[in-house]
Amino acid sequence: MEQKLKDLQGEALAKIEQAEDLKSLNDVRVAYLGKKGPITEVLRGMGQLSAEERPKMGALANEVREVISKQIELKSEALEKAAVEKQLAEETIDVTLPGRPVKVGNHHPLTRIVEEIENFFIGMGYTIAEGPEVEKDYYNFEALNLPKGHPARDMQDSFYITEDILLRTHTSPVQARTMEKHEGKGPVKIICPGKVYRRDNDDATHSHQFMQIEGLVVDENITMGDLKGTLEVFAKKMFGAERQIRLRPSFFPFTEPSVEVDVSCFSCGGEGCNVCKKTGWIEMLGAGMVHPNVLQMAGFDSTKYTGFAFGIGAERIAMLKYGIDDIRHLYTNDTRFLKQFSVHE
Ligand code: 2NL
Repeated sequence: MEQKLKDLQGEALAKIEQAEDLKSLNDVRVAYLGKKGPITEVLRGMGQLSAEERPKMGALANEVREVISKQIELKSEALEKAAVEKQLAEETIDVTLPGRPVKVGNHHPLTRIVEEIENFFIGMGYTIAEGPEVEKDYYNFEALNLPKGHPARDMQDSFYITEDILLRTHTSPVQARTMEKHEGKGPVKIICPGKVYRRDNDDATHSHQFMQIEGLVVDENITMGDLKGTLEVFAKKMFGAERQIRLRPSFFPFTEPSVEVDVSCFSCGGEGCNVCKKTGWIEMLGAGMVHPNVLQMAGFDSTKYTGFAFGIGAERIAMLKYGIDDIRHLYTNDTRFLKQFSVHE
């Protein structure tokens, strides 16, 4: 019996040594130490032993059990450690490899101009006003001193939806609505940026949809001097501190008097070059003193209140400032064009 136990121990230890993973090690444990295993069987046969041999064999059997058990434990630890090490080796990452570049976008050049203009006027105490792009004929034309039948509101030039509803042709209706809300009480000091629509054939300098930024100041004692001073500071902010402006007489139905505002050429400083077509001046925007009819229709007493207004074509400013030769570049989203305005790298 003693020999049998020793053989079992030898056999078990050899199998433990050979076990390559935790599963086969567990199989060895079940086979040798389990209830139906050979050691249990040996112990069952102890009844036939003499009284003095029985405790000796009992002790030996327990010792064999413990040796096998201890060996399984050691092997189990070794296998677990090996498994962790293998996983670590497989999952190592090389932190010195260069990362994958992340593509970063930019603000569109037109967006940049609009925000630059907005921020300038916000700094001057204006607030931003917005309104619908699908507008009533009343706010788009009537309230701006363009009664029905006025030549400047030719059906051919606007996108009508019904007889009374159209896509706004300028952002002035937002200003008319804002004035109305003031119920005849000044001051009104707003800028209105937004998309406007005109039935035009697209070419290098015209688009049927474009971005307009209009400004309006209504209060007591507002003069043409306020208009000129404001737009002079604006021209210097957009095109350089050395710039001058000049006003030329013009006509808009909603202003009287009306002016075109030119800025001295930022390319030649006024000497005359290709950018300013040898004149030294570049047309920047249209403006004027708010027509008394417009003030009256919006509920303001035109004997007490005056105002100035101006309209800026954002694309025109972007094209001048960035040297863009075709307005359509601003809408086709060709990344080769847009990348030139990247502020990254
Ligand atoms: C241009 C000219 C202009 C205005 C817009 C305006 C608005 C109200 C009253 C009076 Cl509510 N005027 N807007 C005035 C003068 C010129 O735009 O050439 N824009 C691209």
